[in-house]
Amino acid sequence: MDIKAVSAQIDADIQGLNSPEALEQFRLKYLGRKGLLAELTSTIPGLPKEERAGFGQGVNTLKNKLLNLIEEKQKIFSGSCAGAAQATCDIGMPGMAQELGHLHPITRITDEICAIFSRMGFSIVEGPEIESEYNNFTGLNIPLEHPSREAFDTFYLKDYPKLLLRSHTSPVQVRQMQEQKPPLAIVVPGRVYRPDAVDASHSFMFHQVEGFMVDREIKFSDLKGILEMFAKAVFGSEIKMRFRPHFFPFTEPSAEVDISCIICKGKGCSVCGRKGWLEILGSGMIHPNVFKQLGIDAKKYTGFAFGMGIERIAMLKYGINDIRLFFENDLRFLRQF
Ligand code: 2U9
Repeated sequence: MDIKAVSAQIDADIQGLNSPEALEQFRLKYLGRKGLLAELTSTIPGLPKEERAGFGQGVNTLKNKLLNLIEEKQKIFSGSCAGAAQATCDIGMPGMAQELGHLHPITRITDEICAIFSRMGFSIVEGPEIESEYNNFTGLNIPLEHPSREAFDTFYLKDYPKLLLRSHTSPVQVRQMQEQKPPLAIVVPGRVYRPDAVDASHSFMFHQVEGFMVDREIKFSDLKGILEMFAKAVFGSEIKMRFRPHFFPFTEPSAEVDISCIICKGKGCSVCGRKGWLEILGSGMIHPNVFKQLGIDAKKYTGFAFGMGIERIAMLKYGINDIRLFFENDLRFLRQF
């Protein structure tokens, strides 16, 4: 028997080989102690000297070919390669559908809010969640010991230098005002933290979008116009708006903004607590003390700022009655968006 004939026989035998038992028989036939390769090797001493090396190489090539073929078949039988499908799967079975994910409702509404302001010329800027005491409080006209700190209280990480989790996204605005000169029109989305007990309307972590505009002669009427465009884009052009006087340490005058109830259209229902109005955000003209702190000439420049909780906007828009639903990862809830 010569090398060529054995090689041809290997090709023929491997074709119909369809079980691990048959593969073992195949291995013994060629690679066993009394197999065909051993038989070929035993003929080498009887060959003319000049043919021995070439013949030996030929036997080695056959051995490598056999080892590769056996390994391939073993993989197929153990189901560990793509080719296994041919041997082990019924190709008539229906395919396995790949489940597609989608954006979280908070991400979607954040993108939607940012896109509305972007169309009105605002830039979108993000910043760190770990902040200095100055950026979260002092730079925003919320001095140490002032009672208004309580409303923006947070979690502290380190005493000296004081590091904390930001309780609003305003520190990003502080950074921007320090880095850039007016005119500025910026919107800042992001996560914020407050030590609130968790219930249907409070969470120790939630999301905000805040924004501000600073230039010469920015007026309260500019704020009203921008916020009306925003509210109508989110809640529909038929809604009405009202501004209620309020106090924020970083704006003066300040106002909370309500829209007419999207359920009862202002008549009064259980969603709006029979008031006919729903609070959606806070706003005001940037306090001159904030400008002074940040080195902006308050005689030359004026500006407005606003802030909203994204969960609140999403809850009103989609009729969700519990903030915890956003964070529990329950697919029955998330799949609805
Ligand atoms: C700078 C100057 C002024 C940001 C503002 C609000 C009004 C506001 C809250 C509403 C509900 C956030 O989610 S909430 O708790 N925010 O009402 N935020 S004006 O004013 C700034 C920010 C930065 C330098």
